[in-house]
Amino acid sequence: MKARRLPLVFLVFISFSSIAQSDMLKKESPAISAKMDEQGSHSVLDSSAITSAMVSSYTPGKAIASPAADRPIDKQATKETVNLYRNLKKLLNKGIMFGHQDDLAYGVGWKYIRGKSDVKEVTGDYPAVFGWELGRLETDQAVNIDSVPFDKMKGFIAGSYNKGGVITVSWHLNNPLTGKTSWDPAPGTVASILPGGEKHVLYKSWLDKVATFITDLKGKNGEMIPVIFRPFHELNGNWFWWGEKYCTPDEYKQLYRFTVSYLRDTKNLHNLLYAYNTDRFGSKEEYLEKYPGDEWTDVIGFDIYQRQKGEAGNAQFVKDTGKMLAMLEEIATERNKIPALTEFGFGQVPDSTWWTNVLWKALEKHKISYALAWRNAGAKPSGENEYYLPYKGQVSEEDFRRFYKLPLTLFQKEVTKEKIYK
Ligand code: BMA
Repeated sequence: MKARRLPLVFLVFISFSSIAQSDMLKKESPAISAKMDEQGSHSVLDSSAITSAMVSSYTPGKAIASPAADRPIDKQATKETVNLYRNLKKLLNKGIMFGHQDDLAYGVGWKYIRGKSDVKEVTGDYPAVFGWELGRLETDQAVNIDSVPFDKMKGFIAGSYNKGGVITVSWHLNNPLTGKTSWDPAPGTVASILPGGEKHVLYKSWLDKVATFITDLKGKNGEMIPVIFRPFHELNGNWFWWGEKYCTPDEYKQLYRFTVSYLRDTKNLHNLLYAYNTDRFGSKEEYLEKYPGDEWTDVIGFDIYQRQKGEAGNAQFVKDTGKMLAMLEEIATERNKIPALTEFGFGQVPDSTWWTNVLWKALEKHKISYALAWRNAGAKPSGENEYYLPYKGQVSEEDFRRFYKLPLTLFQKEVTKEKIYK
């Protein structure tokens, strides 16, 4: 296994110059660049003379230190972003960071109470990872798809960063072709926003707004706050317009690569790590079907929700999640990426020992960076009561405290000590 992995790491290093060349080419000649993509010439294995010379001089079994192995895909990533990347890897040996979407904004039965968090109410500590959502930023709304004001969100993000927490951002962006929501899978939408498509200019204007938001995220010394950006998630499901049936693998890859390249190379944002994120999957091949390539992602993950209650549902969740985590870990090791459970939950947590008896059983054998629980929305206008974490008095509250105390679950206090941006 080890001997087979070494050449890959090595190739990532020696392909730096060719990636830089292809990035330059992309700016100067999009047509030639598109052709190169089609032929796979932007991939790690390029055929330049220098690459083949270095490949042929490689001696199997000889360890080669690779600076590329320890860096984000963005060669100009800021110091804090590189430090975050390295510490996410380092912490894989220490435990799994616990994350929560919208943790500081609201919980079950409350909204915008300074310092409040359902996780804090139950455990006395905040999560280590904070998820936020950008949907509706693209249409110039003051509040996001879940009514969180963007200006408040910026304050929450800065506050968590200053305490040493990890920030990740998702984006349920509207359908740029129809003007409806993310859940409007009109055929041809992805194609319409790629270079040359009728909505490409509109899509770029949306990315400009994302870039403006990201640029506003600054730490105490004016440094840009590193963010794990997680666009076009659950790509193998059929509910979003970028979903499985609604674009080809090539279109998805082009969309992902264009998005990274635009934010990084055109907008010059160097504080982002990029997460590639499927829904449930059955094999490594399925997971990688639309994978944009090792030079386009830093974090790899998947989302999973338990739907079935009772013993059978629990057993199935442990089995399925464990299998997927094992495959994810293998892929992460082979490709030198950071594995994470990018979203999870069991709606209303109806099982009093779900945390230690079900979720932890699925996670405990795996080295993943973090697991992000979805949002404690509480009663929604639709009448649905949506939450995935206990609050005071909820049936799994006691067990969540046991989960918190496990040596391998990491929350804010522990992560603050690690000084992950330094
Ligand atoms: C879904 C639900 C929705 C929400 C959306 C985007 O899973 O929580 O209520 O609008 O995520 O955050």
